[in-house]
Parts: sequence; C-alpha cells; structure tokens
Amino acid sequence: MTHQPAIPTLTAADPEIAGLVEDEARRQAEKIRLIASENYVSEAVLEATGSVLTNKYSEGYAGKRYYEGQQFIDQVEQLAIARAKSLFGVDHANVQPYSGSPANLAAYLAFAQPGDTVMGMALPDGGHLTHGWSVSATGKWFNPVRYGVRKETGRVDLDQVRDLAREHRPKLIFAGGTAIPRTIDFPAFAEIAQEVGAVLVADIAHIAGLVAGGAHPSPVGHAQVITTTTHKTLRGPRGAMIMTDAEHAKAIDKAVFPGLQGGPHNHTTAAIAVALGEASKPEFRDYAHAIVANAKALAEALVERGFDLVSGGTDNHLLLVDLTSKQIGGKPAAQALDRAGIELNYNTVPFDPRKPFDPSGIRLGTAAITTRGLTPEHQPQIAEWIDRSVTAAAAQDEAAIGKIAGEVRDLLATHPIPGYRA
Ligand code: DSN
Repeated sequence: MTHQPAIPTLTAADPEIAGLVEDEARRQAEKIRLIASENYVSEAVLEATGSVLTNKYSEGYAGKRYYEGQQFIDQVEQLAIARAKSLFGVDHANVQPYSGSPANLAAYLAFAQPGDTVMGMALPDGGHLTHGWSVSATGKWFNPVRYGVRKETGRVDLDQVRDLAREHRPKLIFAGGTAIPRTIDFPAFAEIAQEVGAVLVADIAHIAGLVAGGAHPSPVGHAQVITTTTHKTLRGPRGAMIMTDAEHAKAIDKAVFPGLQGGPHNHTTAAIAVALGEASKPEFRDYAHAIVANAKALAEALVERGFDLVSGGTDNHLLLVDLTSKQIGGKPAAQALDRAGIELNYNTVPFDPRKPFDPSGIRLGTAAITTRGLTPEHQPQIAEWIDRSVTAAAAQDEAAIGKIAGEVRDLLATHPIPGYRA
C-alpha cells in the first residue's frame, strides 16, 4: 500500500516524513472526502508538482526575467497561460499567484487605493475573508461594504447588492465566495458594477472546474477580472490564476509581480498547465456535470431525511446544511462524521446565531467523491451514513460511529484514488 508516485528515496532519507505522507495517502483513500474545496489531483499533476522546477527562480514574465536560465521555464509558463486562455476563453491569464488570497489581493492593488470602498459578500453568508471581511487585511486597509443572502431564500440578494453599490459606489465588487450553493448571476453583477463604475471581480475559486466544464455559466464577458484557485473543482495543484480582459491585463500583471510576489512557483505552474490540459479534454466536461449530478442527488437524499439545506438545495458542487433542527452544532457533527469516515467542515450558515468557531452548519461538496467514481446512486447511502452519524453523535454512541466507518471503508475499497495504490 503506497503513495503514488512511489516515494522510495524519501522513505530512505526521511522515514518520519515519508511515513506521514503514506499515512495521509491512506487516509485520503479511506475517507469519503466531502470538503467542498478539496479534490484528488491526477498522478501527472503530482509528478509535475514534485519536479525539479521547484529549484528555479524566475521573477518577471516570459522573455523579461531577472534571472538567467529560463529556456524551459518560459515555455512552461507560456503553455499554462495559453491553456488557461483557451479553456476559459479569456484575453489574458496570469498563472503566478501563490494561492487564492494573493490573487484577490492583486485585484485590490491593481484597482484600488487603501481606504477605498470595496464590496463583497459577508463571510457568514458565504463570502471569503479576502472580500473585505474585518479580520483580513482587505477589511482593515479598505472600506468594506457587505451584501448577503435573503433570509427567506438563502440566495444572494441582488436588490441589496444594487442598493449598496448605488449608495457606496465601490471601486471593486466581488462576486463569488466559499459557501454559495446556487448559480452566481454574473450578468446581474456586471450590470450593477457597470452602473456604479466598479471593476467586477468574479472569484470562481470554488466553481472554476464547473465553468471550464460547462456546468456553471461563465463570468467571461461580464467580469473584467476573474480570480480562481486551481485546486478545487478545477482539480489542479494548490495555486491560483487571474484572468482578465485585455484592458485590465497590464495592471494585474504589475500587481502580481513586482507588486505582491517574488519568484513564481514553477513546479506549481507546470502542474497547473497539466491540470488545464486535463480540463480541456471532453472527459472533463462529463466530470463537471457529474459533480453537479452527485451534489443534487446528495441534496435530495438529505432533504428526504429531514436535513435543512440553505436555499433548499444546490445548483453546483456545494451543499450547506443547517443542523439546528437536528439539535447538534456543526462542529461536534463534523468531528463525529470524521470519526465515521466522512470528512467535511463545520461552517456558519446565513444569520447564524452561533459563533464561527462553533457554528450551526456543515458544508459539503462532491468534487472529490466524483473524481473517485461515486455516482448519484451512491448518494442515498452517503446521506444515510450522515444521518446515522449525526444521530449517533447527538446520542454519544461511539460504537455506531465506528460501525459506519467500517461500512464506508468497504464501499471505498472498490473506488481507488489517484495518489495511492492499495
Ligand atoms: N479555504 C477555502 C475553502 O475551503 O473554501 C477558501 O479559501
């Protein structure tokens, strides 16, 4: 039972770390991984991530670097850019941001000054820290205005977005977030941004793979700037990209380097290129639609079992469940589910009366289980395990939780993952 690609040299050189890597590979194989921002990358992506490209510094952009020896690195970065442009249909792509937060910071640096008003979705309603939340630099150094969801529907309140934009005239408007189970209406956001003269930034970190695969409408042609991580539904390495129209390209490139970062992580750039190549194949379109089919089937099965879903269901890969009616907090439920072999995260729900570190909800996503070949037919069983685990947690019945973990392992034994061979 080993990590793939195999790690014999690491095992010989540093058995302690190698052992932990092997343990993590096995853990990922034995769990139903429902963390909405995670996935399993291909072994080709893993190989690129572990390559000698990690040895090279290359501040600057292809053809204009500050270090010599870029004969191959330039080609790697140019390939990644070309693949991003072709896959998403954008004028320009910057593949250097280290991750999603620096990518969003580049949008601030490019198009706003400290103290300027910016607008994003409130974190407890499904936004992201870097969309102007108070504890983030973006909330401290800018003047954030926050929109949310409607209490009755759990969906983004576009009337509120329009009213707040007209009143505060932000420089930037962020559309997107981390816990939005419904389709993001990019044309509506674009109309509002245009009216008030704001740059619209679509943060598609969660849905990038769905957009690439045609399972979520694209922000291209609506948002001038599109930020995304590359490791969620897009199924690439930990990293990020910023895509823009021609007009906003130069400012974004300057903001990423030299504005925010030093040398790009070239091993990551190569792995992003590999993932973009994979995402441009016809099978990836099937994958993206299968993620949504699984999420809808899981949502339906959970609703049938009396779970209360924010917005009543999902249009994408993500489900947000309010556990208030199940008389258990999100945190103890998530911890019990982990012991039962089902990994997810506790999460605030809109209008949550509880604290963020002990909120009312759990967040689920289907990108990783879809990669390992689980289908809508498996979702009623997963919902049953979730239901049983939550009930067992409320009753502090550890034996019942242990039994579920065994059943989970039995199912997953026939659904191998990339990165581990049993
Ligand atoms: N940590 C990511 C998520 O889980 O959605 C967002 O940054």
